Amino acid sequence: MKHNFLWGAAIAANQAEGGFASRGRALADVLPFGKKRLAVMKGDKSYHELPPGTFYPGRTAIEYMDNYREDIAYLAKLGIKAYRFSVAWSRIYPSGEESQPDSRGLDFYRKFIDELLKYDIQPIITICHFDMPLQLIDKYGGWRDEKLIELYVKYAKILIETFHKKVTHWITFNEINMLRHLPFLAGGITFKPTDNREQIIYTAAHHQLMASALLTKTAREIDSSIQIGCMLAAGVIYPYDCNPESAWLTLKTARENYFFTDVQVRGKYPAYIKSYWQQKNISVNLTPETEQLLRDHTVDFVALSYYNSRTVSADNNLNRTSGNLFASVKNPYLKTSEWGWSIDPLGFRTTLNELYDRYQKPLLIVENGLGAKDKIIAGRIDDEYRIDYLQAHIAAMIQAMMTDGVDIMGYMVWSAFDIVSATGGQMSKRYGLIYIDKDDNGRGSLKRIPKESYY
Ligand code: BGP
Repeated sequence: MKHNFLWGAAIAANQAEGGFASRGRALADVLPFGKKRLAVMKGDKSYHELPPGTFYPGRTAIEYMDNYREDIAYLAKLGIKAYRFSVAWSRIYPSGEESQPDSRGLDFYRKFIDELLKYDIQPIITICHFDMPLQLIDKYGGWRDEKLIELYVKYAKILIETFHKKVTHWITFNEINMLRHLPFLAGGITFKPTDNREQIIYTAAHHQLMASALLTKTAREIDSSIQIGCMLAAGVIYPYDCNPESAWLTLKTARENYFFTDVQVRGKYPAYIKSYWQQKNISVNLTPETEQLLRDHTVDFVALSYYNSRTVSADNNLNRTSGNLFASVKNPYLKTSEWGWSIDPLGFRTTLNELYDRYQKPLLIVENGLGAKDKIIAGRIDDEYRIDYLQAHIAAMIQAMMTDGVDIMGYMVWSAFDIVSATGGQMSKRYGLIYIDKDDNGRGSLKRIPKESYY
């Protein structure tokens, strides 16, 4: 194990901060709790159609802003060396379009970063984690508009200028491949009935990839020692059977996700995607200049989240479940979580090997954990299922490093604290090492209780 291995924990502003009154309206503020959430996240339903009285859990989340000193003290006692968090874009530029940043937002993150550094915890920043000012959604239709590139770079640039001396590692977009699966959550995109969906998704993807490259360029001009990472929602995909059709489908499904990081790591659109666009009549604004930008500004490391593996089959009659929203055939060899996500530590080792074979870049695991319904009994939370999950996954990671030679920079558990679930909007799908007293309806004292997994 490297002496500077980054053992850490992770969190995201949109699911934790709340602090609704002190920032501009943002994407998380219009994600409802309940049955309609998925349709909004997929871009099938406009948030404008939601009835009055709808509950939006992201507006208050766990009111993390007010408690950060106490919360960071918990992290320090945990002994972690790194903490991955995201910045709320609308705290820096409330509408996304102001000419000057909001100094209150920058001050908050300055204090937050200083508090981490006080305990020798290295901050790792995700610039955009399922987040953007609401005005950019309403006015531009989110990332479908090229204008977002300029606005994102303006926002990210001010963060890097302000914090580069204290923060060395930056991730441009959380789980960039989620744009394909949840276009509103990852790109602020809601579809109109006449839209050519694939065209819009690839246009938006191109804009995010361009923004990521441009920011990488800008960041290195500010400070050449900065390390920039892409991030993938990862997870090996198995063919359900040895039917060559299933194996072919496995490869094609993997490429739907890898296409994003293929561009960010290798610096060019892969041949398979260009020929897919041609067959489907999809046009993306590729010019010699944009291709050069992508080529010249590739990332330094590959960050990833891993929760589960997936299984695909050419047989359409098999039942599908959705693990982390990727449709999957049920794998008979694996147990699942209460939410039907497969539990597959060896799949984690395979994933790490696959990514390292593909990219030969250092990997940074920035999310891994188990969502479960925790119970408080006599003041304690005995989450031995989470301990088992984490132990098995950490063991698999160590095998990938020590036995297989995969270069891994660090491991961050998702998450440090219970927060609002991204896909479900519940508090009851708990991932934290530290329990937060709040329920699905937004009630609770917000008291923090370390779980057995914390100890
Ligand atoms: C990842 C996201 C996180 C997080 C996690 C767990 O996709 O980057 O934001 O929430 O998954 O997912 P969920 O909260 O939906 O269970």
